[in-house]
Amino acid sequence: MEGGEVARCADVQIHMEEREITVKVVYYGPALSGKTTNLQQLHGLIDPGARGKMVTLDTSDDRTLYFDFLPIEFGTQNGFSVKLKLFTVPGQVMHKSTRKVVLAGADAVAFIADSQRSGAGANAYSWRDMEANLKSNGIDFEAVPKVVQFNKRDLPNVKPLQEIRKAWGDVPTFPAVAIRGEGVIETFRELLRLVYRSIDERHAFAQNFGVSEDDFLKGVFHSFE
Ligand SMILES: Nc1nc2c(ncn2[C@@H]2O[C@H](COP(=O)(O)OP(=O)(O)OP(=O)(O)O)[C@@H](O)[C@H]2O)c(=O)[nH]1
Ligand SMILES: [Mg+2]
Repeated sequence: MEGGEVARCADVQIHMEEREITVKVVYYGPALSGKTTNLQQLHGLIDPGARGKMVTLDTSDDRTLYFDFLPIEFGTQNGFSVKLKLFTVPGQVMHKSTRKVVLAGADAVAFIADSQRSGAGANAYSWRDMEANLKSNGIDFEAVPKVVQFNKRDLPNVKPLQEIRKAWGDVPTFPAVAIRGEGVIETFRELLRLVYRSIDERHAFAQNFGVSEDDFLKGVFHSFE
């Protein structure tokens, strides 16, 4: 590929000349499942040198109105620049068209589910809504890297993890109490790992650019190793 050309594959942008990659990650899920809380916790937990300012567009009662946005940026060992753009969608059913817009160009999705048994219907509705919105944005639903977080494990009447894992099969699932920061990093780290592998498969990231999986993850997580 010529210098300056932009490779777009499942929308991950690799700028060859600038040695830069931009990845869009969307936190999706039903209303009140904890998407905004996940981003707030990430903002507090990750390396302050890597993260930018978090932007939140919500109503007076803290419900996301349009989206939250958290930019993360770091350099790899050999000078490759990685830009991660994290978004949340508004979960309330009425914001359907906004969710579709926010999901456009997503390279990976973290689906935040409510673990309470009473949340099962809303989780299922939101998962189907995500599938439809990915497809209508021209994104391959099967191939896009995705993880599922079962949040609010601190509440009574939650679905047992064994039951969850059986139901979700191959999709990586993580228990969380996002309000306390538990499971937030684990969810994000696995999603980034899947993103790296999907880029590496298509662009031989390690071979062509000298960016290893460790190198890619270290920019965000080195303080947790
Ligand atoms: N008990 C408990 N409450 C939580 C947890 N995570 C988030 N919450 C609370 O659940 C409520 C909704 O959290 P948000 O992060 O705003 O949910 P959201 O998914 O962004 O909601 P929308 O923006 O409406 O889609 C808030 O009051 C949070 O404090 C958790 O792990 N346990
Ligand atoms: Mg929100």
